Amino acid sequence: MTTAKTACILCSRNCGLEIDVVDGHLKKIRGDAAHPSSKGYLCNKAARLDYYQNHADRLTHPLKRQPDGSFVRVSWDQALGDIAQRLTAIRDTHGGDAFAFVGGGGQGNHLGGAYGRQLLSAMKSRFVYSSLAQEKTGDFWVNGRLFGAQNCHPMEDVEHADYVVFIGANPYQSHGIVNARDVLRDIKNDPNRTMVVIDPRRTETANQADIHLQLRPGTDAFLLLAMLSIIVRESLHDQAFIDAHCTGFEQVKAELLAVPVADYATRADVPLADVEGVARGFAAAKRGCVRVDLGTQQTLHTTLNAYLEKLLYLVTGNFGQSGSNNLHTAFLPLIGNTDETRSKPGRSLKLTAFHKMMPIGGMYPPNILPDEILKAGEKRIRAVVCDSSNPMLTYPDSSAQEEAFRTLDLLVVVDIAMTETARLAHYVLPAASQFEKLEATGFTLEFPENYFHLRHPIAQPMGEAMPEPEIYTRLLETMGVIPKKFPLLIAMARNEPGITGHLGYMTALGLTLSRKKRWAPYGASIMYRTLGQALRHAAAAPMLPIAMTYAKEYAVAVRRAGHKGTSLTLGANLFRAIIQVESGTVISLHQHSEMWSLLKTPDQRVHLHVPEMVEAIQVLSKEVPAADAFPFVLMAGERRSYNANQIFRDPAWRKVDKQGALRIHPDDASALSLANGDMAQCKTERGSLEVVVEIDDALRRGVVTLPHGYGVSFQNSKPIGPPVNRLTATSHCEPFSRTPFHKYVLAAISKLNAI
Ligand SMILES: Nc1nc2c(c(=O)[nH]1)N[C@H]1C(S)=C(S)[C@@H](COP(=O)(O)OP(=O)(O)OC[C@H]3O[C@@H](n4cnc5c(=O)[nH]c(N)nc54)[C@H](O)[C@@H]3O)O[C@H]1N2
Ligand SMILES: Nc1nc2c(c(=O)[nH]1)N[C@H]1C(S)=C(S)[C@@H](COP(=O)(O)OP(=O)(O)OC[C@H]3O[C@@H](n4cnc5c(=O)[nH]c(N)nc54)[C@H](O)[C@@H]3O)O[C@H]1N2
Ligand code: SF4
Ligand SMILES: [Mo]
Repeated sequence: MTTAKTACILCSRNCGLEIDVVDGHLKKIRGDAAHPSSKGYLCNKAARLDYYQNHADRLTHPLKRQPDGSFVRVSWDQALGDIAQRLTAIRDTHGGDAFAFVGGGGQGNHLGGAYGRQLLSAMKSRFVYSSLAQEKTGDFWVNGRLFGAQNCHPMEDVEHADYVVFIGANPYQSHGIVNARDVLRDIKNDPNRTMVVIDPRRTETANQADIHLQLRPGTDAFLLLAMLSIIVRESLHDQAFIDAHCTGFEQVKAELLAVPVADYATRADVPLADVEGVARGFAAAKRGCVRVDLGTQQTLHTTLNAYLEKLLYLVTGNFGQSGSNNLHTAFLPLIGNTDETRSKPGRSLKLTAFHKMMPIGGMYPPNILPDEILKAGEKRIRAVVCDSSNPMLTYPDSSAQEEAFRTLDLLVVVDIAMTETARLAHYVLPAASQFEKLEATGFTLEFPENYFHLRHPIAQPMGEAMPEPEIYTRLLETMGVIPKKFPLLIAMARNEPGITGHLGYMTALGLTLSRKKRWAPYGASIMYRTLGQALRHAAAAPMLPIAMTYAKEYAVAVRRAGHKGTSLTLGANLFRAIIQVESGTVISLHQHSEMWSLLKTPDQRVHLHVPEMVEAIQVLSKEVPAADAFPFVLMAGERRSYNANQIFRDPAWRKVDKQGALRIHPDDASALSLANGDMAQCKTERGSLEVVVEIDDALRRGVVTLPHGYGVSFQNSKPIGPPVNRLTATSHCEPFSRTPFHKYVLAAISKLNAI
């Protein structure tokens, strides 16, 4: 038995773990008290991680699909040789845009993405499709306008706030904030702190709240506008803050004053007095913050919701201080900035062939992928490499995705398990699991103290599985885009003692890449093959320049966090700390007053007036609620105690809710003669599923929910629990960001007679 440090990979929090490993099994799983953020915290799901690490669907060898749909084992050389040849032929015949990279990192594996994305350069493509673009790109776009760059991303300091508003977020189940259950309990137990939950369901979080506004689904924009209007009408906004830090308030104020407050409260079906109470309470708070998630992002008015939610904390001055919303630094650049108003002259953003969509934050949305494969004629996407994602279950409209993926000339899936998507692939490549390789926590979105966790392997890769850095580096070498040997760089890396901070190596690398510009996009793999040889963990090599850049940009905060060195050595010292400390390293400690320097607007002010959003507010005032034949609103994809995206395949990991029940209000159930445990049909415009019923008085009438993360076929079984995206449509999305309205799917429910 060994005891090793790592992190939970089931949600973006990546809580630090200490695990007893016995024969490759994750036996005893404890929170790691030394982890800089979670400090020993865990939720119920982490204890089940051995079901991720060891199960019968794990991939152990590269596989090639046969014409009859079965798979045969092939060697790595055979697989990579054929993939390289086919990718190159597709690029040379049809151009780079025939290729898309899909996925590239899940809840805890963000190191492989840096290597995988190099394929885009090799293929001369810019198409990255990502699950983040089915939730957060509307939000990123608004950040671009307000804060100057789409990767200026605000976090929420719930831990220190005295007035917290959760809108469409259920942190008790989904986390997303520091040590959620402890922090929620602390707020609940403190009479001086207030928690408000805005959610159509009385969630586990709402049960801890002081105030629950149980609004009608899809009406957040109306509710938020009513609150903002009350704030400006009653002059509760923070004029001193706005004068000091913002521009454009007067235009926004005029728009807010025109809002019919009482009408909008009625539209949201929330008593006006409650709307007023929260608006006044939040505006009066000393330390207020707002936390949103999919309940505002995957429902009607996605992008407008993001704008209004941010206005709420901005006009009340709840920004840039402890307990408020704050911008944060990012060690790994997971989000890009593809703001159409700032793209450099002569280098316009790459629009997709069929929908003519621009990227947001560097990503394209899953909703348009089937059309871009099927309907773009000669310009269609013909080859896909899919990594760390299972689009057949998680992208909108499983049937449409499947139809499209089946027509691809080449589909390669890189995963640790045989997934629904892998079953359609020409080649399936086995990745080492997140406990079998060096990995990194990329979602470290914290301020004023931020950290980075480079996790060391704690088990051996299964069979011939390989870490993604090795897979992609070999593929690039086989495609001939980088040579296999770099003798000078290897010599520099080996000869140079760590003391010099690899400065000689970095200089040699810089010279090499400036002389051979065509190698520049492959810095990650080149460093992996060269500097990597001198490190205990080769895949960490590209963290060196990242650490150097971070230390240069935030030198004061990096030093404040305890790292030492001159302007030449600070970055290398930070890098060394990161690769040595197995529990994670505090990389920077800011002061709140320094947050303003993270803004990317030229005047370092928040630009409150976003013309497109003001127009959206005007359009909203004319919106008529749709009357539909389907009487229910289905929230397709709820977070519960026993779902964790598609990270587990073995259904035995679940202690309860094994069938992923449809939750329905008791009155709706009795109107349909449904009792707990009955079978029902849930039918939408796009498909229908047979589901088990669970009566839940926490719901509003007319609203039903199904969980996210079910519908997996384990060992080729029938899907276990509802594959919810059989019910969703790619066209049912926000026209601007193409974010799906998964939380607002019209549905009909009927009883199925027992056979
Ligand atoms: N247990 C568990 N935790 C997870 C995950 C998981 O699969 N399981 N997945 C992780 C991932 S990838 C993500 S993105 C996060 C998502 O985390 P959350 O967004 O917190 O989770 P959801 O349950 O999808 O949706 C949040 C809430 O939105 C509410 N809602 C629905 N419609 C509306 C609406 O119109 N208005 C408002 N205001 N609220 C609405 C729902 O009732 C629900 O309570 O969770 C992460 N954590
Ligand atoms: N209807 C509906 N659909 C939804 C949602 C919803 O609420 N409703 N939520 C959406 C959201 S917010 C998200 S984030 C997506 C999530 O959906 P996806 O983007 O598909 O991500 P995961 O479900 O996390 O997929 C994880 C895959 O990565 C594999 N994997 C795990 N570790 C590794 C590794 O180390 N290397 C490699 N190569 N693979 C690995 C797992 O085996 C699994 O197949 O689903 C979205 N889909
Ligand atoms: S699921 Fe999320 S909150 Fe729970 S232990 Fe894992 S990382 Fe932490
Ligand atoms: Mo997500």
